[in-house]
Amino acid sequence: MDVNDSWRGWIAENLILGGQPGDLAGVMVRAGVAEAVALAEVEAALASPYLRGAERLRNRLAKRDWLLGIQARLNRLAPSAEAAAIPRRAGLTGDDFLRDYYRRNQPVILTGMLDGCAARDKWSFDYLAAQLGEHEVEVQFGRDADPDYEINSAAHRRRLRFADYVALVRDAGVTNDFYMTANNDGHNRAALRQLLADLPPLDAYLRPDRGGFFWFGPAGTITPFHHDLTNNLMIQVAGRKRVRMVAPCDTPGMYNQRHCFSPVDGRRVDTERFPLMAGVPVRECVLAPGELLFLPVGWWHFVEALDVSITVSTTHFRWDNDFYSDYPARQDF
Ligand SMILES: O=C(O)CCC(=O)C(=O)O
Repeated sequence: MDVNDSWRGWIAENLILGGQPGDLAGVMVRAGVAEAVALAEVEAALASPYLRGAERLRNRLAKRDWLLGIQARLNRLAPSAEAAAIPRRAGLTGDDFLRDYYRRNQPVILTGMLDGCAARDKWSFDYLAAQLGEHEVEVQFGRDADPDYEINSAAHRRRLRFADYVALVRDAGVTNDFYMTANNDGHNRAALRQLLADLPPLDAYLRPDRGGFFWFGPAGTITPFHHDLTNNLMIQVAGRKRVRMVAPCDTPGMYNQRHCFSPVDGRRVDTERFPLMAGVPVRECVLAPGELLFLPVGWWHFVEALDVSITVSTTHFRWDNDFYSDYPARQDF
């Protein structure tokens, strides 16, 4: 087998990551490269001034990881109950929310904010079908057949009458095969906008032009670990959701190599496959109907519906929330 530029890129990346030259050559030999050729390529890479440039970048990254790691280690000094929980606060004013959670990039569950609102009282299968049944909506389908259904979300979009989707959810039992998510918002926004009027303004926290993404599906839907690019408020209208969260400073444990996604399975964290996850505090809650979860920007989260569930999420906070504009354009890490 010839050594092409793809191999050369692999050699460079693995030398930068600290791989041993002999081990790298061994992998190449097992893939069919002649031993003398493999050794010569690894030697050439080691001698290359291009590698010196990449090493400086590695050193800079190591320094940033060290700084992040300080926060991660200090977090581990918290008592274990605190490290695992997400606090619940009732009647939090906008100023208190800003000071204690938004500015500090800390999650919190806000309780009592949906009491008596029309959405909580009215959003049943029959009501939704009667209000909007004839609208065509978009939903993610065929998720069971694709382990990367979230990364490949564009390929899973399908359209149907909202009344048909409501019936599908009602009869589904427990499944992750279909789910109306924020990935369908581009199509669904206009059709579902009128439902937003059934929610209170939540103007202590949100701007008047609140907007909202609809997440509507059966029990059993799973949104795999990822982080958002903005602060986000999950408004849980119906059903319960289990949410697991990992702080941004523990990102090395999430093995994030693509955009905002992680291969770590939130249902059961496999520390043999992902050893850097060992000891990482995973905060957990079961979000009940009527509760609001503040998901701070950059926090990894995994979400599993325990019941038929309707969530509206919104990013229209009263305070700076444009972290998206300077997000890295290149997203393979
Ligand atoms: O509710 C869900 O399934 C996922 C919500 C979520 O991940 C988000 O709003 O960013």
